[in-house]
Parts: sequence; C-alpha cells; structure tokens
Amino acid sequence: MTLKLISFELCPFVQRSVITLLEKRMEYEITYLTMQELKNPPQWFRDISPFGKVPVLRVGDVTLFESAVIMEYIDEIQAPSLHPTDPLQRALNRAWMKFGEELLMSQYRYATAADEATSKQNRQEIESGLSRLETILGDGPLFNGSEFSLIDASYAPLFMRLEILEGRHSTGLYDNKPRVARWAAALRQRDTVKNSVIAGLAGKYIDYIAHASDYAGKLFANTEPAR
Ligand SMILES: N[C@@H](CCC(=O)N[C@@H](CS)C(=O)NCC(=O)O)C(=O)O
Repeated sequence: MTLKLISFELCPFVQRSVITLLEKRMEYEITYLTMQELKNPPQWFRDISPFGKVPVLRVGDVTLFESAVIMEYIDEIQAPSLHPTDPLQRALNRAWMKFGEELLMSQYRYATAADEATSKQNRQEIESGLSRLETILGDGPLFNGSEFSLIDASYAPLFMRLEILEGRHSTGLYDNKPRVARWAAALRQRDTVKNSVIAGLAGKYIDYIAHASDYAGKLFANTEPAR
C-alpha cells in the first residue's frame, strides 16, 4: 500500500516525515497544498484532516496526523528501527524530540516576528534551547553518535531553517556551542536531508517570511516595509 503524504512545501513538520521515509527507502506519494489552501483548506482536505494541519499521512482510508506520530509509525512498519534499542535511551530520545518541537515553534515565531521585541524574545528562546542541547550532546556527530536516528530527522528541519536565517541576518546563534554546530552541520550535509525539501527552498522561505511581516522582511530579506 502506497503511503500518501499531504504537505505544504515549506513545512518543517512535513519535512521530518519525508526524511524518515527517505532514510527507510520507502515509496510514497506527496501532494502539496498551496499557502492559500493551507489557510482556507479545500473540501477534500477538510474531509481527511482532523485539524486542517499538515502533515497528514494517508494509510489506506486512515489518516495519521502529528509529525512525531507519523515518524514513529513509519519507523515501526519498516525495519531496522531508527530509535535506540535501549528503552531508557529511546524514551530520552522521545523527550528531546518533544523539546525540538517547541524550538521549531520558537524558530517560526522568530522568522515571522512582527516587531523587534517578539523577534528578540524568540531568538533568545532558540539560543537557550541550543545551549541546553549543548550540555547533553555527546561526541556526535549525530545525536546518538554515528548512527542516524529518528531524533536526527526530527531536528534537521530546524537546523536547515536556522542556517537560512543566520545566512541572512547573522546573530551568532551557534557561538560557544560546538557540539550543536557539529550536529547541525552533519545533518545539513546528509543526502536524505538535502533531498527532503523542494528545489529553491531558501529563496521561497525568505519570500514567505518577507510576506509574513514588514519587520521580518526587513530583517531577513532586506525588503522595505510595504506602504
Ligand atoms: N504539531 C504539528 C504541527 C503541524 C503544523 O503546525 N503544520 C503547519 C504547517 S508547517 C500547518 O498545518 N498550519 C496550518 C494551520 O495551523 O492551520 C505536527 O507536528 O504535525
């Protein structure tokens, strides 16, 4: 049965599912909603998506939602597992995956902030989060060492977007965080991560940000405020 993923081309949560599918070398179909369709979902999407968010994964007539759950499902149906075998390590990986979701939300708010205070607050949240990760990471290069794990798929979209943002407006996010910086670099260089996004992601992402708010447009896209 072919798995069917519903996506929005810039969505980091969908990207986590795609990386997992690519790591597992599984066949899948992907359908993209436009930004307008994500804001105002067409009836066919309303019919299958319980909360109108992407990703959803169609498995026959069943709809799975929530990216972490989709990743776990994909991991369970195709061996070998990308989770550590030790239950305690697996639980810890899941806990830090949850932490990564919060960081992804801070990153989104930072990228689209409408004013300086919101921007600074969310940048600070990201920096604190990365500092926290620095204290728990080992010798790497990946989260659990040399083996790629589900948690790596989970964080790669965050690091890819931070790279784009820092490239446009450098704030030294990785300063004094060599372990996080090494982890982020290893993930960005991985083929499954590179192949998990649409062509021209950086440009389209910056374009999206520029339309999200005048402040963010000025910060990351060097555009003048509208009016
Ligand atoms: N917790 C969800 C978050 C998914 C999410 O927020 N997706 C965004 C696109 S990146 C979305 O569908 N937004 C539309 C909306 O919130 O109505 C997950 O991990 O799957």
